[in-house]
Amino acid sequence: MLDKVVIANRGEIALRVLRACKELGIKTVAVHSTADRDLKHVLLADESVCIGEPAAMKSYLNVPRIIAAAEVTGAVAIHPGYGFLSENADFAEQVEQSGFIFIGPKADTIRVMGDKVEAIKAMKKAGVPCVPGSDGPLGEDDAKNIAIAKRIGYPVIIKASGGGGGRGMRVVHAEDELLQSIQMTRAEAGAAFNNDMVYMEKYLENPRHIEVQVLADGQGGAIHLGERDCSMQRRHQKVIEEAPAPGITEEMRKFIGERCCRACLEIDYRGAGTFEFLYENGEFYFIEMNTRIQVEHPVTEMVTGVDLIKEQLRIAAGQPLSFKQDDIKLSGHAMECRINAEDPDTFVPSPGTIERFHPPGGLGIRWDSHIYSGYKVPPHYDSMIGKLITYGENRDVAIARMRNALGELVVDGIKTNPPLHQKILADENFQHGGTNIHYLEKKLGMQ
Ligand code: MV4
Repeated sequence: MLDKVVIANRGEIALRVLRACKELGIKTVAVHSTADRDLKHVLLADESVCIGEPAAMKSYLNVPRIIAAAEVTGAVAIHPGYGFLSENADFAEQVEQSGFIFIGPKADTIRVMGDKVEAIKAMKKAGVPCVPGSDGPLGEDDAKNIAIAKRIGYPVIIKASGGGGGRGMRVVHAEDELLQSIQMTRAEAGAAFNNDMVYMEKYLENPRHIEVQVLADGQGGAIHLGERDCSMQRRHQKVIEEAPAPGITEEMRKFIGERCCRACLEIDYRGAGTFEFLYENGEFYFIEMNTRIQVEHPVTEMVTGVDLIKEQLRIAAGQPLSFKQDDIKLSGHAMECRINAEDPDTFVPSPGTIERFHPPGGLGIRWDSHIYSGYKVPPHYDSMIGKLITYGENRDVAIARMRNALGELVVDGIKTNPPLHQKILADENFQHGGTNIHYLEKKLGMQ
């Protein structure tokens, strides 16, 4: 097993990684900014190193400082968590070139998946169903681009190859807006991502967002752990996630899961990964692959019993997967509410001191969070302060437990979003299951 790991992140995911390391007998090094000296995982880690000022650019994105922390503490590996440097191919490369293990895929894999045109090309080749589209970058030939859109059929969407996660896209409803939309998306992409490559897809009007979790050991083992439904979102920020996705049959799960596994072998994938799909009228369409552990990984853990972070650590240590596909049996239903320090009506962040805190508890309740009474939520980072996860033998039980648990949760001193969650959980369409990606914004009155 790995001897000592640097946790290059903060907040709940840093604590989650620390817990997995401790279970496996791995020593831990917390690296943190000057604003994060009192984080729970910093206090629990074997060692800690301050790597810079609060601004992420000066600390959690400061590559030389993080690698120096690994050097001075004698660590062997670096876990990047999610966000920050987790999908930065240059960071993964520098970590490996400095003689450390990057807990994730190879740098080249991250680079390919970060280039959406390349990623789609690789997936199509591997037999993963993709959205009908330009099958490559758009050129400068206007007539050709008009012909591509005509073949696909309007509406189409223009996306930046260097984008992803909702950045750099434009929907086009008719031919008279096409060329200008391509030019504008190209210009924005060049400025934002230093890469003006754009591509075209059929625009799916009312899809759900369903993603498939995979694990691959880079030595011939690849399994899927079923899917999650992440459709309940606002402005590309997920609010509630669940597993399994309502209405997905065992046959559909096997179909899409097997294709994802085959793709993992084809691209020589290593580590935990997520295939993101749009799902509409009974069909899956690949849009992007995430090469990191995701915020919503716990709902998969709850329905499979697999500790995804421990698997990441084992794979990084060169071990083969501890599970075969036949060992993965989905059972019950799990739901996750992201608890944010923000106004539940305006979504404005609300940092400050947590004056009083009481976590919920009981059967089927999981609370993944670093907060405590007296903890000061800094203003410099993402506003998520915890994740409330519930499990039940079926979806109704998971929802009932979530409503009770949200009622028990006390976080005083700052504004938090449980009232928004309670509003969604009480919604009859949500309770029925299978609402699409536009549902929440429509319900809130087109924000
Ligand atoms: C789409 C789409 C409709 N049709 N692609 C947004 C985030 C990025 N990952 C891809 N996105 C979308 N791509 C086609 N061909 C609609 C979205 C989209 C979306 C996707 C997932 C979750 C939330 C979303 C919200 C708005 C738009």
